[in-house]
This record gives sequence, C-alpha cells and structure tokens, in this order.
Amino acid sequence: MIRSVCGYCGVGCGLEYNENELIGDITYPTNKGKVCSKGVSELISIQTSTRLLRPQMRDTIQEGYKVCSWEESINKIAAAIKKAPKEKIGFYLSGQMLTEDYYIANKLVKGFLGTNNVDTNSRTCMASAVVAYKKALGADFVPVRMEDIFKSDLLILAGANTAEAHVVFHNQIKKAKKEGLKVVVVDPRSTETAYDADLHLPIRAGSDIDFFNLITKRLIDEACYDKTFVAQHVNNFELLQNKFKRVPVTKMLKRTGLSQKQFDAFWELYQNSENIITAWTMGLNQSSQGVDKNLALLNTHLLTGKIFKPGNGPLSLTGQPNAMGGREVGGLSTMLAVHLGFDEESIRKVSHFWKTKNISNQAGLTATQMLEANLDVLVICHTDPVYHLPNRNKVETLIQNIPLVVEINAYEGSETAKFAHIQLPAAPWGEKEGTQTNMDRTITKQEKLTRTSIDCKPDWEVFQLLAQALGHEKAFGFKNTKEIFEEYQAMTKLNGYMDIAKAEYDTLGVAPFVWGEKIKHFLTPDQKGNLFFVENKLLSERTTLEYPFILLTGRTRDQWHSGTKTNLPSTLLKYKALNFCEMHPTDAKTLGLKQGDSITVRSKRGELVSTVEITKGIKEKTIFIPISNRDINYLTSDILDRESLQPDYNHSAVMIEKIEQA
Ligand SMILES: Nc1nc2c(c(=O)[nH]1)N[C@H]1C(S)=C(S)[C@@H](COP(=O)(O)OP(=O)(O)OC[C@H]3O[C@@H](n4cnc5c(=O)[nH]c(N)nc54)[C@H](O)[C@@H]3O)O[C@H]1N2
Ligand SMILES: Nc1nc2c(c(=O)[nH]1)N[C@H]1C(S)=C(S)[C@@H](COP(=O)(O)OP(=O)(O)OC[C@H]3O[C@@H](n4cnc5c(=O)[nH]c(N)nc54)[C@H](O)[C@@H]3O)O[C@H]1N2
Ligand code: SF4
Ligand SMILES: [Mo]
Repeated sequence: MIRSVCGYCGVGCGLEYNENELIGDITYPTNKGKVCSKGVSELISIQTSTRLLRPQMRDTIQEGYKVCSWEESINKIAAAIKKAPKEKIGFYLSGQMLTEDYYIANKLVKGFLGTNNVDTNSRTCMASAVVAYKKALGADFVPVRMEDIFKSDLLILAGANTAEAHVVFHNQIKKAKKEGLKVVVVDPRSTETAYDADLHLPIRAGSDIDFFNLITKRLIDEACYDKTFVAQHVNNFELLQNKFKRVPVTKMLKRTGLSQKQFDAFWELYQNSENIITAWTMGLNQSSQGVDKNLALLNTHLLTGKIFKPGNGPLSLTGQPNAMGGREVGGLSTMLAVHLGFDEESIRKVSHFWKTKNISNQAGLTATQMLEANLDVLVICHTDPVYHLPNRNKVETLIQNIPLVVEINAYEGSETAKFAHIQLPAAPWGEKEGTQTNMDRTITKQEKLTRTSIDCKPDWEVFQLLAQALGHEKAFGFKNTKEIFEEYQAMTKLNGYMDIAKAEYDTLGVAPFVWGEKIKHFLTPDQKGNLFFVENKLLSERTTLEYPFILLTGRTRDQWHSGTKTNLPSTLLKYKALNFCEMHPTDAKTLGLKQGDSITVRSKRGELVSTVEITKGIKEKTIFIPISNRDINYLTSDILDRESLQPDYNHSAVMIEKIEQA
C-alpha cells in the first residue's frame, strides 16, 4: 500500500493506493477517507490515450508537430533564451505544479536568467487574496484551518461554491452543521452550497464590498466591535470610523439587491455568534476590485477580533492543489522567493543563498502583461493560458507575436498547444513525486505509483535540463525531489516566520506537516493588523441595451477546468453537463427561449454556443456558464484589479440569441 494525496483541489485529500485501486485514506487528517469523483479518477487519467508522450516541435503554428529528441528541443529553447534580452523572456507556471518544480523554475529564472518574469495562473485565482492578506495581516498567511469549522458557530461562505469546488470540505461543513455550525452563503446564484445553507443571501454580482461594509457599519454604529482588541492590535480605527460616518447605507443595501429584512436576518445570526469564520473564493478574488472585496471582508475580522483563536478567522479557500506552495516558493512575478520582495535586503539574502549576482530588483511581468510585452520566448508549464486568460481573441492575437512558445504538458489537446512551437511531455500525477501545500498550510507529498512513461519527465527535471543547457550545472545538479525540497527548506529560513524547515521529506507521505501553527499574531512590522476603508467603485463592465446580461463563470463538480484530465471517454459520466447557460425563467420568457434551446452568447469581444438551462436559482439579468465550456473566455472582460492584476471573470456584459434550428 502506498499513501499519496490528490492532485486536484486545495483540500488536498489523502489517498491510498492498493494493487491498482485508489481509495480515500481513512487515517488522513484533511479527508478522513472521503474523496470526490476527481480524486478517485486520478488513476484513470494516467492511462488515457490522450497523454502527451514525446517531445515535438514545429517552425510555425501552421505546420503539424514533428517528434524530436529532448536534447534537440532543450537546446533550441536554450539558444533562444541566450539570444533574447532578459526582459523578453517569460515563464508562465501553475498552482498545479509541485513545490520542487516551482522552486527550480523560480531559481533558474529569477536567480540566473536575471528577470522576474515568472508568473503563475494563481494570478487569475488567488492574487487578490495574496495582496489583501499582505496589506491587512502583514503577510500572505492563512490564519485559520479547515478543521476550525468544528469549533466555530457561524461560517460565512462568500462567492464560494464548496459543494462543487471543494467537495470533501463541503462534506465536512455538512457534518459540522449537524454539530451546531450555522452556514450563510453569499452568492448571486442559488448554488448547491446555498441549498445546504441556513441562510442564502443572493446579492447582486459585484456588490460584496457593500455587503461587508454594511457589517462594518453596524459593528461601529452599534459599538459591538471588540474595543480592547482594536485598541491593542489594530491600526487605522479612527480613520475608518470617520469614513463610515458618511457611507450611504441605503444606497449600499440597494446595490446588494438584498432587502432590509434579509440583512437583518443575517445580522441577527452574526451578532449572536461567538466564533465566526468567513471563507471566500473566486466570487471575491476574480473582480475589478478583488483586493478591496478581500479588505472589506478582512475589516470585519479585525474589528471583532475574531482571528488567531480557534474557530475564527478569514479563510481564503485555495483552488489549486499547490497554489499555496507556489506562493511560498515565490512563483508570482510580484515577489522574489519565500515571501520576500525586491527590496535591497531581500535581494542580498536571496543572492547569497543562491550564490548568484543576477537578481533584478524590478518586479516581473504578470500573466496578461507577458502577452502584451512582445516576448521572444514564453515557456508555459502545467497550465493552459489560451483557454484560461480573459478576452481570448486578444490572447490569441498576442501569443502569435511570440516567436518561440514552449508548452510543457502531460496531456494532448490543450488550447495553448494550437499556438506552441515546442511541446514537452511531462510526467503527470502518479508518475512522479513531490510536495504540495494545501489551502490551510498542510504540506503533503504526492508519491510515485507507477513507472514514468519512457519519454516523459517530471516538470522539475525539464527545468533542470534547461538550466544545465544554459550553463548553470553547478546550481542545478539535483538528483531527486528530496534534494530540492531540502534546499528550499533551507531557503525558507531566510524568512523568520516560515517554519517549513521542520518538515521531514521522507515522512510527509504518512504524516503531513502544517507550517505556521505557532503564528497567532499579525506579521506586520508593528505586529498590528491594518484596517482599510474601501468603497464599491463600480469599475466592472456595465450592461447596455445591446449587452443586457451579466455573465458569471465557474465550476461544476466533476470537471477540472479545461478537462484534459477529467473529460475523458472513461470518465464521461458527469453529474452535470459541461456546457449549459443558467438563466432566470423571466429572462428566458422575454427572449422566447425554452429549456435545452441552443443559443449564441456574445460580448463585445467574442462569442460561444451554449444550451439554455432555466432556473429560478439565478438572479434576473444574470447568467452563468461553467468554465467546462472551453470557449468561455472568448466572452470575458479583461478588466483587471488594479493592485492584484487579477481578471474580473465574473462580470462581463453579454447578449443572448437563439439559434434557429434548420
Ligand atoms: N470541480 C472542480 N473543483 C475545483 C476546480 C475545478 O475546475 N473543478 N477548480 C479549483 C480552482 S483552481 C478554484 S480557484 C476553485 C474555485 O472555487 P469557487 O470559487 O468556489 O468556484 P466557482 O464555481 O468559480 O464559484 C464562484 C462562485 O462565486 C459566485 N459569484 C460570482 N460573482 C460573484 C460576486 O460578485 N459576489 C459573490 N459573492 N459571488 C459571486 C458564483 O455564482 C459562484 O457560485 O475551485 C477549485 N475546485
Ligand atoms: N472565465 C473564467 N476563466 C478562468 C476562471 C474562471 O473562474 N472563469 N478561473 C481561473 C482560475 S481560478 C484558474 S486556476 C485557471 C485554471 O486554468 P488552467 O490552469 O489553464 O486549467 P487546467 O485545465 O487545469 O490546465 C492545466 C494544464 O496542465 C496540464 N497537466 C496536467 N498534469 C500535468 C503535469 O503533471 N505536468 C504538466 N506540465 N502539465 C500537466 C493539463 O493537461 C492542462 O492542460 O483558469 C482561470 N480562468
Ligand atoms: S475534494 Fe479536492 S482534493 Fe479531495 S478528492 Fe476531491 S478534488 Fe481531490
Ligand atoms: Mo483557481
């Protein structure tokens, strides 16, 4: 029997592999034996015929790919990198890569290629939470654990559909409810999560700042914030109090679309709850004011002092299996490594550690900026930006300006593959080993369960080959993932609060390690939390007569993003279809649409085809299409949050047209 962990979502469920069978690991702390359909299907995905098995290349994207050798392809990439000015090199990574993969890529690019142009798809996912945590708490640190829901009285889920996106955590929420936990869901849609909640607040898309500000207003006006905690541990209270004297309460409530009665019902529950956790995901992060939405939420925990004690705190639910590990390593272009930035002291420490003089003090380009920067070389690993970045027609145009696009993928058939020149075959989950950090700081280990397919390599090895071809053999002579993890552990000592060095690589598979358990205070220089006054500035795309609907996008339970691993003939049995468009009965009637009708949905930027799904569970003038429709981002707006540069995927103005059957 081998113990491993699931490589899909941020819950990080323990798995047990037994003679070709994969089941939940009963002894594992995060899931206690439970798994969802994605977890159990991990094995099937290794064996599919759609695996990418050989390196291949082509000169132009009009030609077909031709199989080549590793040596030939790596040399070609190395030659292009050597020739390019360093600001014209970009690496686009993924919260699905293992910590060791991330570490090598980050070390190579930031340490030795002299550019910080390493970004990750976490930009589209967690960037707003990262920025807000840093501003309010002093570091990108999640101060509460999933198991805290059992010690809590109230769980507020804002813009999160745990029933479909964090399935096993959702099961635990249901269990905690039986033990007395109350659950409030704040979501424009009546999701499966809302169905299981005690109270669903169907707010208007984009109005979360108003909602959380209404809480703050009541806390201040009714003087039920924690005065001692605020006095001792929190900055900017007077400023916030003054600003809140003048906030337009009626207008704010109106913008949320909630009635006074609905808000009062919530307030009753809120006020009477001793211990509160607020959890959130993409409904908040993916927004033109994603950071501000986060800050408005964090304010409520700073004011009530409901943080750093059991059963309390702001819990950002991480989407991908190792988005946290990636953030810890430093995979975002706006940080250097191990949560350190680009200040002189940090650069000195990191340069000394990596024994290099090449580190640049300029933040690198982020996901969308890379495409706009006329790069000479773009290396993409474990993610599909042509599928997932907003305003896809623009993405397709821009990526075609890059003379060398390299895709490292374990599967065929990504959307990015259509625009790449070199494809390198990675060893997927089950054919490699390495560590990942789940949403609540638990470092776990994926184990190798089967032999690595002949021509495939773990992602870290690909980056190491490239580093060696570029002449950095000395800094990149790792023999295995353990050596990399241990170097990374040594590096985390550069950052005082990271106690990752205490983890034992060899035993992580059976005994996961939770870092930061002793941190019960703010990580700002004065150890005080920072309140911020934020307002809803209505920066998202507006509807017009021509484009009268707001499009929301999101997940369905059994599909993983673009579906290279889950939309396989052998895993076709889906509990939900992959392509549907939820709309309110009133809207369907106005448009003359019936259940199952084919429609074209169009924005200013592009269009897609979908199928009508009529439901009262969505607000009027709002529609929802899941991201399992691979064309989703032809529609989406590329407005970004100004600080986190995360896209506003949940607020695009669209129109709907019936497709008349011939
Ligand atoms: N099955 C499955 N699970 C997954 C994934 C997957 O692809 N498939 N992906 C993983 C990843 S990477 C991520 S990031 C997570 C995402 O996890 P979630 O964010 O929980 O998943 P989404 O379906 O994107 O849900 C976002 C919810 O926000 C709501 N929403 C939209 N706009 C607003 C708004 O303005 N305010 C509020 N309050 N709510 C709003 C939507 O209606 C939707 O229900 O899921 C992870 N888990
Ligand atoms: N409209 C809209 N767009 C969105 C979102 C949304 O909610 N709405 N969500 C955003 C978010 S939160 C996220 S996280 C992104 C996700 O977007 P992507 O990261 O593009 O989605 P995936 O389909 O998970 O892509 C992972 C890729 O890695 C490949 N792969 C699998 N295993 C391995 C391996 O071991 N090694 C390598 N090298 N490759 C492997 C898979 O085949 C696949 O092509 O989408 C973003 N885009
Ligand atoms: S809940 Fe997440 S980690 Fe657990 S089995 Fe499902 S996809 Fe895997
Ligand atoms: Mo994500």
